[in-house]
Amino acid sequence: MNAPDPLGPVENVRRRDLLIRGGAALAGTSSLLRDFARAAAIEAPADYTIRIAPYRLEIAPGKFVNTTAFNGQVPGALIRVREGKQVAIDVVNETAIPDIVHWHGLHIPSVQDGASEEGSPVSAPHGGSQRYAYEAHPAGFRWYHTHTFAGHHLGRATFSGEFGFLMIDPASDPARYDQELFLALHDWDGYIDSTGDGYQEVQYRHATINDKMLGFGDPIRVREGQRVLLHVLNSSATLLHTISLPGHRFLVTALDGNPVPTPRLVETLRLGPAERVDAVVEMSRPGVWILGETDPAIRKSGMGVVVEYANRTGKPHWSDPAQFDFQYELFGSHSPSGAGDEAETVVPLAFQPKFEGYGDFDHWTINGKSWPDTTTVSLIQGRRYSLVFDNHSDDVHPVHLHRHTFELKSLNGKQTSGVGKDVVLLATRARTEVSFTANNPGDTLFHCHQQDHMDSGFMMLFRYV
Ligand SMILES: [Cu+2]
Repeated sequence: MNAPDPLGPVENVRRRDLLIRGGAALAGTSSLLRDFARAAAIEAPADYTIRIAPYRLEIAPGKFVNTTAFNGQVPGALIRVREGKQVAIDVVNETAIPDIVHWHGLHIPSVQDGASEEGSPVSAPHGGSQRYAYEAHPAGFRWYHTHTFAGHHLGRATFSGEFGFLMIDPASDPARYDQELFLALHDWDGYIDSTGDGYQEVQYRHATINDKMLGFGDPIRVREGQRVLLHVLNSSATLLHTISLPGHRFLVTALDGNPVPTPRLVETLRLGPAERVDAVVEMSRPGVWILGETDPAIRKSGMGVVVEYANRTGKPHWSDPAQFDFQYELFGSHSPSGAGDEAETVVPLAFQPKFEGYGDFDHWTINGKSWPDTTTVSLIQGRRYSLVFDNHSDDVHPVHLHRHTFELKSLNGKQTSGVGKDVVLLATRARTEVSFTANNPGDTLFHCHQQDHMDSGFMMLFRYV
């Protein structure tokens, strides 16, 4: 799966694209574009080639989802690189609409980041390709996914199968586990459900962990005494998910791929769209269990996987967790962060819906304005910024800052420190504060990762001056 692609016809397409792009750069457009073209002109084979194409995914025997996927598999190939290594990835778009792939959680240049709002090039339909070439960092559990617009096409953008795991391994990995598993929580076949008061919500017909509904596909096979490291990603376009494994607890070691100051045992893992959790489970209760969504309707629609101990058979067992105990601040440092001593520039950001009338999604505003009219915030390199999020709505919002890692500071009045993330779930009607150092010059996108919110104005840019 990790072998370089021979790149026969693809290489030709790429060169043709490059000529077109090179022409545009010569016509006196941005120097970023010119740099990108130069980087892409290196004639070495790519380390990975990702082909985006329509795909009929069988989520249970005889049950298919018509979607698009990377290289005819869901999730896409696991991309695994050592921190600091230079990686080249060709993305070939074989669909009928423009597409772009974002490398979520990496600190890379804007032009390589895979967000057109930051100036990254889009792959044209019917064979257009882009080479992404960058140094892989920071270490940790990252992911890659399409970064396009869906609107009312609830099979496009993050509603699709266009996502995959991207693991950047640290220079030294102590590997204190016996088995390592990558699990993506995904919802399929979205449709719009109108609530009684005229608001519109996205619902789903099916759900999976990786590519299969609960009860289909292979179980996770374990042995008593094993320590299993789970890398869990919520790749859903819009839904928050909480999972549990009856009889077991999760030792949370990292959030969004970043090690937490205080690893703690919890009964449930809660993830907003785009969030990741690394957790170790000690397999100490032999039996056949369901690792699944705690919401019975979502579990029945498929979000679960069977965990089977060696020499154990029978019907998989589910029981509800005794408590929903996952809170970010559990994993924070107990001593105040040194970073708080620096002078920070405060950026207040208030989020509010704007009812657009019956039969449409809400529009979302940041400080009263919707993308593309939102205010661009200026950053000075090296300075530390405190983002103060005020959620004036009854929705939770998984807000994402590209190209940077921020530290959680305050969650609805509770102080914390030391937890580094790139997505934070904003509780309803609450204030959340994070801080980050402006250490990666280039245009930086900030948006809600809930696809319908992002598509309806919940997006803005930070720009280094
Ligand atoms: Cu949102």
